[in-house]
Amino acid sequence: MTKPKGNADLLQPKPRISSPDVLAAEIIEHLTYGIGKDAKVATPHDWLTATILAIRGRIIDKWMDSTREAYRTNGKRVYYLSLEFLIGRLMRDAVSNLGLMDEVRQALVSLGVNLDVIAELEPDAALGNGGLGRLAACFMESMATVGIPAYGYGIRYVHGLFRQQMADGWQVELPETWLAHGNPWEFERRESSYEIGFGGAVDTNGGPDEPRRYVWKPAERVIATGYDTPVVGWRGARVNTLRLWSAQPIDPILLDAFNAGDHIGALRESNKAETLTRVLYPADATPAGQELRLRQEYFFCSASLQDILRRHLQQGNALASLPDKVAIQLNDTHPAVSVVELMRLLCDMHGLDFDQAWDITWRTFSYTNHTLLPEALESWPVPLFERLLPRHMQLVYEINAKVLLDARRSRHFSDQEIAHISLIEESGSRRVRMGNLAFMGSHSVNGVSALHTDLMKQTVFADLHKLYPDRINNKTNGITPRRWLMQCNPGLTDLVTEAIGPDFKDDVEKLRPLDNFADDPAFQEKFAAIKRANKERLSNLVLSRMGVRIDPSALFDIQIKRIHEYKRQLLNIIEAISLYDQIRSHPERDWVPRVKLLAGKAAPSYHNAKLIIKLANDVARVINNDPSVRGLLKVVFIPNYNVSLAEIMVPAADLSEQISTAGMEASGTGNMKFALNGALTIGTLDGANVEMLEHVGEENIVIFGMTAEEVAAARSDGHNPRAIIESSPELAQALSAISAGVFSPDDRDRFSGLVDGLFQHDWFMVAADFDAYAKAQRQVDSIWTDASSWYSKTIRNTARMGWFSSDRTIRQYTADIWRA
Ligand code: B1N
Repeated sequence: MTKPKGNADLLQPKPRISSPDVLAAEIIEHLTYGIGKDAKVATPHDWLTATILAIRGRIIDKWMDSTREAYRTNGKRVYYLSLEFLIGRLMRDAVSNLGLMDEVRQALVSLGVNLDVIAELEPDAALGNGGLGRLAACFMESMATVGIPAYGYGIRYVHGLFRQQMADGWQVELPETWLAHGNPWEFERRESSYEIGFGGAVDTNGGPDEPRRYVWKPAERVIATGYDTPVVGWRGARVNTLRLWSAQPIDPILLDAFNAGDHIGALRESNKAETLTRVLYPADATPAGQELRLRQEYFFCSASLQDILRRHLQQGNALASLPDKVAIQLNDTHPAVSVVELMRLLCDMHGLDFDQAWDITWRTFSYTNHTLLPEALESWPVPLFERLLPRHMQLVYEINAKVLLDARRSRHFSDQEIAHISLIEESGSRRVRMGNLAFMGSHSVNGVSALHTDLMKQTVFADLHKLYPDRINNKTNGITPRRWLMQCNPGLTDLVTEAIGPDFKDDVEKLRPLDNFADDPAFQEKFAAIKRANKERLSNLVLSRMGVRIDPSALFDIQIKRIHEYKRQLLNIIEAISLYDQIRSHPERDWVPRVKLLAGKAAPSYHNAKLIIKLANDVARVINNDPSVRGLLKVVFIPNYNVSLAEIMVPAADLSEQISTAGMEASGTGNMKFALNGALTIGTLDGANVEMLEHVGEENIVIFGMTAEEVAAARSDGHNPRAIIESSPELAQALSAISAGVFSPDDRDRFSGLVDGLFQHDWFMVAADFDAYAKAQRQVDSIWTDASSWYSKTIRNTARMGWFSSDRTIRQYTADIWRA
């Protein structure tokens, strides 16, 4: 590269000053010269864009420092490959991590603009479905905070997760257009473009005496172009890059066809290319299983690997040193085809032999598993895989042969075990197993909570674990305390600072001294006042969005997450019905006023999940309009759950519902957010709840229900849910109310599918756990009645949740897996 000649001073930008005056002047500069608007006619959106551009400038200085530093030291880089990044809004995150909140606020005040008002206009980037995508976003922020040179790679979906609307209590999906006003955070990188092929055939070259070479001649090709978003760590320590790929056609328009009058046909190729990155698959913990999804996966993996190899070689590194310079983390199996793509690039494009390439490959990759649900394990029909990726299919067979030979040689494996290890599922139609591929192609395979990691060893990966006993390890999930405490709960952050000083802002495990304030009545009162203010804010939101009045002095009981049978929103709703019955039968008792709030999206094709939403809304309508309840119970389903709504609901919770069927929730991360913000958890011994119990102490969490072992035993012994229901009068009564159409007078059979499922198999142990759950809820009531006991527990939750910071998780990945 030739260095530009010229005045060295001019080639270096002047360091930016961030006083309110300078910031205000810069916002006006951007408004005028960047957006072309006069301040007098600027819309709130224009102000938002101009403000983001001014903030972005401050980030870029640090971004370039971080990039230069990475090049200079040529140390190991971490690449986080994920089909989902559930980012949410970025402005507050960036400003707060730069430490410029007061300055930006003041700058805007001097311009007559309110920061909070424009912040609300920023679209919530929902390039993910739920926990898996949000984890990737927390990890990006923590990697920048901890100082890891890391890149996130994903897809720049034009439409993220759908917007959820309610029509008569039913979920309706509408497209989300988060890019409608442009995206001032991102930089298009035309120079980082790669060709991606699909289909076609494989030619074999080379004579009898030379090594054979395979040449893939794809039938279709598209271009992947990178869009970069800077990710700022706490106190601006480091700025990393999130690079999202967008698909473009090689020929934007076929002019010959156009000129011949075929105006639609002229754009067909172009449309087909752009379709690749148009929408996020709205399935959480279930594979989409469609051709377009495999195309998306391969598209983003190929682009990312080409980019990684280019950067590696450009630095003057040899291919053999790839595992020393590059760590690639696969976020579930969605990017698992990367393993084969790297093999292809090394063998076919760089001329390495298979064994050399394989050695480099598995030492470079590591894989995180996020679910054990059998229906969620990705696999692709062999004919589809072969048609789309013919060269990769050959390599899959070659990898498989190598690993199975290893297994056979060790003589410890039965034919059945060998069949489980194989990359090809042979029973029924033949399929490529992506979990096994990710496992074999990695030096580390981790689960996301201690329990989940144990179950991985015992269930899905039992045979691969026997073959590679050192590979599986645990990395319990975490959350970023910047977004999930400091930004979403400034009141609590200030109170904690006043009590124990600001050290916890740099190391959230230093919240621990707050324990000493747990029984202090004056502190409890302040803690309660902040919770109250957060609940008032949520009450106002519910009133303005839904026209429903809720009382901030009631116990706010919140369950927010994707709607899934295993997460058991149904258990929560049935308990609400039962409580409703009891309040009416025993009006003389001292009922604790309670508001049950729920929110979450259902996959559009998930029938039972959509029915559960309808049930929640039907039950809410009946209970909320029944004067005999005297406001002691309200049920509210808030539409369109997303990251921004979570930021308001989490700090307002008294009680956090984490009630999945034991053994089914890999970790959960919402559980951590609530507890950190001073909510009590009611939960099962599932996922990370188990470790939360260890950290907060058993007196500070309400645990109920079957263990994972008991669930497994009940399932294999064929338990009898009908007998269970008949032995529980409360449950039987609630279910018969649903069946009788109390909540659906217009369609009495609406919920018969849900109720029949409980009587017939109760796969998710809703009936089996009902009595234990109801009892635990009454225990919650009794704690609530003693306010000092309540706050003593919830304050201890805040004090003891520091370990669940994603900074800790990232440090563990760095030390044990990436060695960066
Ligand atoms: O990943 C989270 C965990 O905290 C949750 O317990 C777990 O359910 C979640 C296919 C998934 N597992 N699998 C998915 C998402 C999208 C998709 O297309 C599967 N999500 C999880 C973080 O570890």
